[in-house]
Amino acid sequence: MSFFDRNRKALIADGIDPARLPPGQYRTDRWPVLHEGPVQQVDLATWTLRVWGAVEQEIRLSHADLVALGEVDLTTDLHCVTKWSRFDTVWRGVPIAKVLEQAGLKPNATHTLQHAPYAYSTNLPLADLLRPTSLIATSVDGGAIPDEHGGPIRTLVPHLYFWKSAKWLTGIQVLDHDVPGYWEVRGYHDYGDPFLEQRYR
Ligand SMILES: Nc1nc2c(c(=O)[nH]1)N[C@H]1C(S)=C(S)[C@@H](COP(=O)(O)O)O[C@H]1N2
Ligand SMILES: [Mo]
Repeated sequence: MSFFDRNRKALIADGIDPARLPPGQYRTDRWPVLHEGPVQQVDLATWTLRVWGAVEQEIRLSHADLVALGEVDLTTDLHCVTKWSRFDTVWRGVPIAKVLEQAGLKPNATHTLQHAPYAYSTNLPLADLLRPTSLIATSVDGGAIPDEHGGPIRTLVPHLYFWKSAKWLTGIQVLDHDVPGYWEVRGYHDYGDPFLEQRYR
């Protein structure tokens, strides 16, 4: 029996619904660190989130502005395209929909690009960021998000492969057409649904 088969069997033994594990993935209790470039050290006191593009007005939110929009709690599974999945991670954050509401979406808004330092970006249809589970995350596992995991503030889009969740988020660009991001121009799938194994295009 392969490592993957044994890993899936262990889920059942642990009383976990194996349907939560997407095809080709294995569950790990570890949390690998993956990113391009150096770990960023972001100062919350000076951090701002810029929202621009196909919006009624460009906005810049401070950490206090962001938190004032209202945080929600979410326990969810993470799925990385490199095949690890981590179950039941506990997050807190502000729904991205609330942030976009502040800027006001133009009728022609259809797509988005998240931006982060070191030229990282990732694209998604607007509808995916508007899901109530798509968060600008401010906390994980009951504490601050560690720098190496994209803290203090990162995106969490848990229904897609984890490269669609920008660490050290600095901006959200709203677009009227699709523009592939950092990994997407390097061959990753445009959308990245783990349950459909949309790893590469
Ligand atoms: N800014 C930035 N965000 C990023 C990346 C990156 O290189 N830079 N890598 C992505 C990838 S490929 C993954 S799997 C997750 C990893 O997050 P983690 O290190 O917290 O596990 O971050 C995503 N967000
Ligand atoms: Mo990844």
